Amino acid sequence: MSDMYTPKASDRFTFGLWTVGNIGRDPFGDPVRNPIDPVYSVHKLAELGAWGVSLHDDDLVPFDATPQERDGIVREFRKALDETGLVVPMATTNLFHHPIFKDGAFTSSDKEVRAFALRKTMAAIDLGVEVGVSTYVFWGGREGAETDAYRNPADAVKWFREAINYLSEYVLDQGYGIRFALEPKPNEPRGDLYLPTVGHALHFISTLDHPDMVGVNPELAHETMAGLNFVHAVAQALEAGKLFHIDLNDQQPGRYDQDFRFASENPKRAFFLIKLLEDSGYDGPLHFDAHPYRTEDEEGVWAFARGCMRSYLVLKEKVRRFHADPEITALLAELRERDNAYGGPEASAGYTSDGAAALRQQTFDIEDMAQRGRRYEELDQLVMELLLGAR
Ligand code: GCO
Ligand code: MN
Ligand code: MN
Repeated sequence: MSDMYTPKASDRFTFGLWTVGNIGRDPFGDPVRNPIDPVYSVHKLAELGAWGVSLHDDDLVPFDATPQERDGIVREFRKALDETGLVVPMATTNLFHHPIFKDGAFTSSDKEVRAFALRKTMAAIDLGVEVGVSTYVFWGGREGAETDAYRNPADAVKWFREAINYLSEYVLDQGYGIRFALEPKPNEPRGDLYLPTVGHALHFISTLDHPDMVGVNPELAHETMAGLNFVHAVAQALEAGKLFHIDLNDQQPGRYDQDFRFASENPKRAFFLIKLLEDSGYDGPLHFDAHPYRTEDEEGVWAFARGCMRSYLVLKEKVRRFHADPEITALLAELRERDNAYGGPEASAGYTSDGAAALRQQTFDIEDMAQRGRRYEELDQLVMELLLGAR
């Protein structure tokens, strides 16, 4: 089937090797699918119209591989990239799977574990650069705690900063020219994670030695788990010039980390997200970090991947129609005209003492202002009918 929603490389869709490669293990049950060879995933994803793949070091090179094994695996993988034209815009480090990371990696209370995490990340950055990445992600998988009885959480933040500063210097020293993106998450697998939300991460970045090198990789599921509005988080990151990457999936608030197919739970929020991304001119990867349902076999995995991309394109078309819809644009124009009718002193002019004096003298028609309806019911219903296919 090929239609206007069939993805193409120019749509910039990417998938983590660990997403389509997810074998469906959960805390209550064994794997339901066989591992998929990364080389095979590259070919399949290219066939489906994806632009790229991303990876953890261990997704490609097993934790205990010898240097010879590593080089052979990387050679085969690069060959698959060359054959398909797929790119690897992002890589990251697995600092959560191995038992040594049970109390964290960069924030582990154990100094030796912190040093090992740093060395593993340096090697993983080398690997990422070898396959062409431009963004390197830090998701603090085990950077958190179940109890605060021992470690001072402020020390954890300090150690996290030391690690990112150290690795920034490493990248500069090697002349790698890549950027870092921090991925916040409120909890899971730890009881609580440090840097739990986009807001926490944005402030943390401002405390780093090289803040310009570091941005965020917000994930829809993670802000939603925290009960927050993902669209607002992404907007704040964009406004700060810090949206370096994005993880798309779906999630119900108040549940475990579901990582569902993009837009499958809350298509309306996904619509507003795509509207924000497209209207802002975000031109980075559109990265799916989701898992196929555990009920699926391999065919279901590719249906899942196709579904993520198609839903993005369907909703992107709805965004185009939103901007082209005469009733919607007329309503927006009316609202904007009225909202901008005021010509008196205001904050955007900047503070001057004369301006402040003028503002004190300004007459406001309080009654009229209080009575103006916003017409958001009307506007939101137009959006709903657009999404539901009634316009
Ligand atoms: C999760 C996280 C991870 C990270 C990935 C890249 O849901 O557990 O989102 O999938 O994105 O490990 O660092
Ligand atoms: Mn997730
Ligand atoms: Mn993620």
